[in-house]
Amino acid sequence: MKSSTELTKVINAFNLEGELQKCIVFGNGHINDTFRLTFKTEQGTRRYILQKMSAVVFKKPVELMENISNVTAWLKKKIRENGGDTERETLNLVMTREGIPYHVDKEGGYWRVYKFIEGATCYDAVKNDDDFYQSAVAFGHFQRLLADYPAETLHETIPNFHNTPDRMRIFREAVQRDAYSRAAGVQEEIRFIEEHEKLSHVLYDMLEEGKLPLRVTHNDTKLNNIMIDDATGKAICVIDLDTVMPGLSAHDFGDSIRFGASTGAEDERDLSKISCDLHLYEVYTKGFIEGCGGALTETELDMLPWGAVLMTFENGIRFLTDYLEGDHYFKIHRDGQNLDRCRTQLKLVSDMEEKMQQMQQIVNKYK
Ligand code: ADP
Ligand code: GN1
Ligand code: MG
Repeated sequence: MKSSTELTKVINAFNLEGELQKCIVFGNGHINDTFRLTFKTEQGTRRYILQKMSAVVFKKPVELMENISNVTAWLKKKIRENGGDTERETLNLVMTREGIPYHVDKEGGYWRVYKFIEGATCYDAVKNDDDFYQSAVAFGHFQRLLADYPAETLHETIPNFHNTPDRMRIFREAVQRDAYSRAAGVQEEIRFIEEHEKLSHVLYDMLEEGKLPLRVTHNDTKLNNIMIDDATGKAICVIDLDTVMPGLSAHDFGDSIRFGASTGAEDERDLSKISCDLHLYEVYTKGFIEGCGGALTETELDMLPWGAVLMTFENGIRFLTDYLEGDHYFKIHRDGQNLDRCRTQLKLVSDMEEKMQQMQQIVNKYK
């Protein structure tokens, strides 16, 4: 973490009006360092989100910011055409005093500022069916808004992000290297992943064979990446646009299920509390298919349940890899947290495997 003078220098680089009153660490993201800034201006209080982009995760921050600038400009145009509110329905970048959307600090760290979306909340767990349903409609709709986006102009911000076979390869390397001598303590988890290796190919092979279309997707659709309006309960804004890239609809569907339809937290230690809630699964399925507005092909619809299993499996692999590599990718707040996160994911995979037929029937009901 930076000293307050260094942080002030970063804040001063941005074109923000008024007097800084408060700067607090904010949110529960696993990747970026996020702060909420409060400014006093003649017109009243103005709040902003300041983020230091993770240097471990994002190797090409300038390209990343180019994606975000272009995608938010595109979304704004669509929102305006639909009569929406561009200040609240998408992220709004604040430029630096030099007129660019990022600032580089003296150690080479990349920073950005967004206007804070007021009167809305990001949830870490589903508190009622309707919020989850609304988030599903919004993530589906997000895909639809980007359906004609020129995909070839998007940079791949994290190469092979949802290439699960490649995640498997990296995992095996981490087990081999065992740099922190942690492999001996996680033999059961390693065995589970190896026994399920076939899963990693389910969607990827279909993509290679041309059976599934590549779309512009969000790729990180967990519940705390969407803002729910406090007054109306509607999902107003999809945030965390760092991984908007060409991808599969089943990934976006699946990541929301893995996080939101779980009966426990992602890092729950009591695995008896973890399962896939089929009622929440149904709520989300209905909303997502509606939000996609008939755009999904028959094969894409059929593969949605597999997206849920696969994204859960992939996150399990990624959490365990990070645990073996010394927790340098996902932020942790206690020892062993990435291992706990891995365990919930693997428990969910087993549970979803048992429920696969019901998960397919639910998709059939809404397709
Ligand atoms: P990470 O990649 O680390 O998950 P996010 O971009 O998702 O970072 O931001 C972390 C958290 O900060 C979000 O979950 C949300 O609570 C909050 N947040 C981000 N952007 C905004 C915004 N424009 N307005 C209000 N809250 C925001
Ligand atoms: C990260 O950034 P955040 O916290 O919304 C990660 C996702 C994982 C998720 C697991 C860029 O999401 O891929 O599924 O943690 N984002 C990145 O909770 O790696
Ligand atoms: Mg996030």
